[in-house]
Amino acid sequence: KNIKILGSAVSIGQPKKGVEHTPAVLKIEKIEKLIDPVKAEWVDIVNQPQYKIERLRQSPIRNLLENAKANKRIHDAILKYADPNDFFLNIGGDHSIGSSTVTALNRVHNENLAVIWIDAHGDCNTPLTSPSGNYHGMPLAHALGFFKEPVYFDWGQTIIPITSVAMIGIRDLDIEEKIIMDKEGVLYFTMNQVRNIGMDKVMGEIMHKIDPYGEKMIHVSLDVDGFDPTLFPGTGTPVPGGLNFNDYKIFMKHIRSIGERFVSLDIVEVNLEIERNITLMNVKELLKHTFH
Ligand code: DIR
Ligand code: MN
Ligand code: MN
Ligand code: MN
Repeated sequence: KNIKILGSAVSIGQPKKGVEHTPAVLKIEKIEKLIDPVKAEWVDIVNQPQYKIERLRQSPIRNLLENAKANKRIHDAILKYADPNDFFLNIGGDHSIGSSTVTALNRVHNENLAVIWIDAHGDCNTPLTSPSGNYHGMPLAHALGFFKEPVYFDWGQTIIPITSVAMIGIRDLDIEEKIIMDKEGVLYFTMNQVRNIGMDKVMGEIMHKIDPYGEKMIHVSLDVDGFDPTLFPGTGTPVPGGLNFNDYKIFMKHIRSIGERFVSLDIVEVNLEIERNITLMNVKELLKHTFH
């Protein structure tokens, strides 16, 4: 498979600057050589509208119009560059890009995409429940169709069915966000569950639930704050007690067993202006374990 890499230089989904520079840094670092010297290539870097962060809550989503525009650009870029026979790698950027990456890739794969969302957080706030107003805490809710009227923004997205989504690494849910997730029936495994039953069993259950007939295309949306902050200190909202590389190796063993049906990956919330050395080293480690 050819591996296409799209950068999304987006930080407006949350208030900390720096995360938008990650695609350019990883391009300079030539991660494509590490992934596959022959088959991996950068296709583009999508820029966000002028950076700003609204101080006052002018709408229930901070930077509403800018987030809408950024997600439309990402969605359109994926439809332009992605071929269903390629592997598609999205480099963020904050996790606000997750709503357009998963909905665009769902379209690329004939609405047959299942999603594994690795995160310390639920990313299932709606504009009405979000305590922060930061859209990076909402992209999964948006992709799952939890946003009710009004339609805050629309980039021609598809809705991901709830039965096609599972989450791993959860350890920081907002109160109302948790109520929505439980009411709607989002399948999630907390860090406590990962420690109690082990990643092997977690992944066994997940694959059985989201892909019972072994025919879905699988997308992984990986917020690096799902990992322990000792491994990825360069991230905007670290939470102690996360995944380690042993967990990730077991995770990847299951993912690799589905072969060509592992079609795409987001790597988001890498902020090298918060911490560079350890975080950059472990981004490369992560890529090694994913592609080799
Ligand atoms: C929080 C933080 N739940 C929010 N979310 C983060 O702002 O909605 N997601 N950091 O990655
Ligand atoms: Mn996230
Ligand atoms: Mn997170
Ligand atoms: Mn390995």
